Parts: sequence; structure tokens; C-alpha cells
Amino acid sequence: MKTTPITNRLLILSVIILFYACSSDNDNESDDNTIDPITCQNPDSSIYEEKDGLVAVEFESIKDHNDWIKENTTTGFLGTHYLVWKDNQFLNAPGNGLLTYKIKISNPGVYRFIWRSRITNGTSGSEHNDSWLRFADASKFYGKKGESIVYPADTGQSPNPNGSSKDGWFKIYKSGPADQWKWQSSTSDNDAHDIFVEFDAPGTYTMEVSARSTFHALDRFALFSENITQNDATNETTPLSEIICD
Ligand SMILES: [Ca+2]
Repeated sequence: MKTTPITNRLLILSVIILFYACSSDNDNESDDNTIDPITCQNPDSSIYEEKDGLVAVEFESIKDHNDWIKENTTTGFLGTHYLVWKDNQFLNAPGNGLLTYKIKISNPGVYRFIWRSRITNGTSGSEHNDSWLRFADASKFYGKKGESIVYPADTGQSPNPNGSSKDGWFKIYKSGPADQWKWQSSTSDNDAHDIFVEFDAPGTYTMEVSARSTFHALDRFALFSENITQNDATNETTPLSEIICD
């Protein structure tokens, strides 16, 4: 077909419209997450940077949320959204609906882990209240309550927590009323142990979360060293960790 000046102009116009349509799409994506200072070319290469012994991350800032629903309908969350699991339950099968957060540690040592979560279905405080957590490449990953320490199952370490644990994963639950967001990460049923992670050397480590109960919503998490209080680590105004690209 012979192109006339008119069809040429139409072609150019279409290309320009397409260009602006695509760039406004991108704009929406970055508006979606105001805490994300940069967008890595490969979303899998995003790394959260520990600073002065603190890592603070909005769960929704991850690019690949792997069938978790990014929602903002249950009020009281921090950041722009939360992630909630609405697919099948995986009560004894960790690794489904995998969320991977890479964390660059510059100050090695002992860190406590805690997340802010909520039940988004029903009124029971003991259902829809847990998800799986694993730090497979950290030097140590354990639950602690006073002098009592528990290790995840299938790691060759003991004792293991009461209730579910498998392949190095802890079941992490919250207790208390269903209708409240709460900073709590406990493992071992009816014997709540706090969660600790040790990093012996500077480096980039991998934190994994996977689906267990339906309607468990994850808002934000913090990893903090012994020189930081839980109040400071979980304060709404605490600066979020910067994201760098691998
Ligand atoms: Ca959030």
C-alpha cells in the first residue's frame, strides 16, 4: 500500500499517543507506592538497605506479590496498602504464595523481627491470624522467650516450636482481638516466642514469607538490632528502608 502524507501523519500521531499512554501508566505505578524512591529495571533485583541497625519495609512495596491481593479497604494500615492472602490455606505446606524480600545488612549482629498484621475476616482472634516466615541464609533464625529458644523444624536444630513448622519455616501468628492491626510476630502455639535473626557478616540476605491462613493481612515489617527499641522500630514515623538495585 502506498502511504500518503495523511496516513504518515496518522502513524506518527498514533506513535505519540501510544508513547504518552505508556508513560502515564508508569506514572501510575510509581504513584502507587510513594515510599519507593527508585524502580529497578529488574523488579527482582530490589534490595532493602539496613541503616543504623534498622530495616523497616512496607509489605506492599514488593513488585512481585505473587497472588497476594494488594488492598487498601481495611482502614488503619500504614503506607499505601497491605497484602492479604485470599487463595487456598496452606496450614502444613510453606512456600506457596512466596514473597521474597532481599535485605542488605551492613551492621552484622542480632536482629529482632516483627510484623504488623491483621485478621480481615470474622471476629475470632485465633483464625486467619498467621503466615509463614523463613530466613534460610541467615546465620541463625530462632524464637526466644526468656531463656527458652526454639528452632524451625527440618534444620537439624532442636527444640522445635509447638504446632506447625516445616523446612526451616516458622508459623508466625498474632493474638488478641481480630479487628485491630497489631505489631506482633510470635511462634510456638500457646507459648509465644519472639523472633530473632542473626547475621554474622555484612551481605545481602533473603527473607521469605509464604501463605498459611486465608485473610491474614500483612502491613509492614521491621528488623532491629539491640540498640533500638521496639517502639522506635515500629513507630509510624520511622523512616522506611531505602531500596537499591542489585
Ligand atoms: Ca503497608
